[in-house]
Parts: sequence; structure tokens; C-alpha cells
Amino acid sequence: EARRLGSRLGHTVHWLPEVGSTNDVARRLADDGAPEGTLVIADRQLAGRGRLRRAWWSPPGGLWMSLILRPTLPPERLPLLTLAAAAAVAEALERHAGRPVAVKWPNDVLIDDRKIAGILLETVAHPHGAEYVVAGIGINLDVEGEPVPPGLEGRLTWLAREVVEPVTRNEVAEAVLDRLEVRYRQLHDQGPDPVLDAWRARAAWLGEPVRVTLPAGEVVGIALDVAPDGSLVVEQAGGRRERVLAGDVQRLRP
Ligand code: BT5
Repeated sequence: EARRLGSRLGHTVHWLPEVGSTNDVARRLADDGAPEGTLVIADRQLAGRGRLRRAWWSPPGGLWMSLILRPTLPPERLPLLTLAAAAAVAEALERHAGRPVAVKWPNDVLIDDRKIAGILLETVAHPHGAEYVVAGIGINLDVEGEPVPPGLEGRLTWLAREVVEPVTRNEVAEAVLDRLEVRYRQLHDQGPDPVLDAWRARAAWLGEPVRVTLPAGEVVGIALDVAPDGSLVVEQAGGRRERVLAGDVQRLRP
């Protein structure tokens, strides 16, 4: 079932009761030529995924969606799409949550240090850049009655737990698409700065000691800033600065 919503991103929505991963459905649609802004939403995912083949718990009652983008950005700017999406989700949730919403490098959205949303960008390459990007966004809206998987208890939160007034899935989806549209256009028209500023304004753990686990090895130091290519700048003991493009950040508590 495809229907039309007002905003340009999300002009066409494929709404499915149950899928493996909305990112896979969106990739098939993109491979078949679906235009930018095509959106896939599922009521639940049986094989939702995060980065590095990690599982993403996607019970009914969440917002599990994937958006097809066909950016015309230089390849080195593509990682900024993750930061743009995280900032957009945080901005959308701030409209409803009674507390500050934070972003954590590279792809997490947190309330009170608990993860409420995650973003998974998948780029299908082309010799001259990105052929298309699928932006997968998962937001916990209400998990009442669903047993939280072991290991996630106390580490995640959901919107129904944080809101002042109840909010529907459609309203959240519309708000995310609105903000994403703004941030996505900005990246194309104004370069990285507005998106980086929006991201920095909500950044968790900048200025704090962190350990970044990399695909190979780790970097320990102060998380200083995000760079215009979307990497995290970490100052190691002795002042040496390292830029990391992919990894998992943990806060080091004294
Ligand atoms: C992410 O990965 O945070 C990206 C999540 C993207 C999910 C969306 S849903 C729509 C689209 N379709 C998909 O199949 N995926 C996208 P990462 O940074 O690797 O974090 C994964 C980790 O988050 C897991 O290892 C768990 O520790 C934790 N986690 C899993 N499910 C969670 C949930 N529902 N809420 C909070 N944390 C969760």
C-alpha cells in the first residue's frame, strides 16, 4: 500500500505490517528506480539491524522506517548524513519530550543517557559517488507489554515514557521528515556548518574522556568535536589529535 503525505521527503509511503528490515525493502525499491523521498514504514521488524550486523529490537509500537535519498554530495560528505539524521530525530523528539534529547556520535539519540533512537545509513556506491542512500531510522515509541531483551534493560528508553502529552506514530514520523528535509537541504545548499552546529548543540560527551572502539584497536582521550567530514576528533594524552570515522564511543567515568 503506497499513499501520499504532505512533505517532500516521504511523498510516497510503503506501509507494511511486518518485514525483515525496512532498509532491505527500501534498497529493493531503490534498485528498481524508486525516487528520492520514498519511505518504507513497518509495524514491526523481524530482523531489524544496527551497524556491524548488530540486532535492532523492533517490536510493534515503534517507528521503524527507511527513506531513500539520492544525494548529490561529494563522497567525503556522506558520513554527515548520519549526523544530519540524528540531529533531525533529536529535534523532532524535542517537540514532544519533556527533557533534553541528546545525540551521541555517530548515530545514537539519547534521553538521560538511554538510547531512544538509532540510525543506520547504507550507501550503495556508484563510480562517481553515491548511487543512493537508505537512511534507516528506528525510534522507540512505546514498548509497554513487550519484554525488553536481556542486556537492553535500563539502557533504552521510549517516547511514551518521556512525553508530556501522548503523541502518535504519524505525528512523530511527520516531525522527523520535516526536520530531516531541512537538514538534508542545508547539507546540499550551505555545506556542513549548520548541520554540525545543530548536532553540536545536542552532543553528549563532548569534552569528556571516552574510549572509542574501532574496527581495529581503540582510541582513548577527550572527545573534542566533530569535524566537517563527520569524524570524531579525540585528543589523546600528550595532545595528539586523532580523527575517527567509524567506531563505538563509551564514556570513561572517573
Ligand atoms: C543503530 O545501530 O543504532 C542503528 C539502528 C537502526 C534501526 C533502524 S529501524 C529501521 C531501519 N531498518 C533496520 O533494519 N534498521 C534501521 P548500532 O549503533 O549498531 O546500535 C545497535 C545496538 O543498540 C544494539 O547492539 C543494542 O545494544 C542496542 N539496541 C538494539 N535495539 C534497540 C532499541 N530498540 N532501542 C535502543 N537500543 C537498542
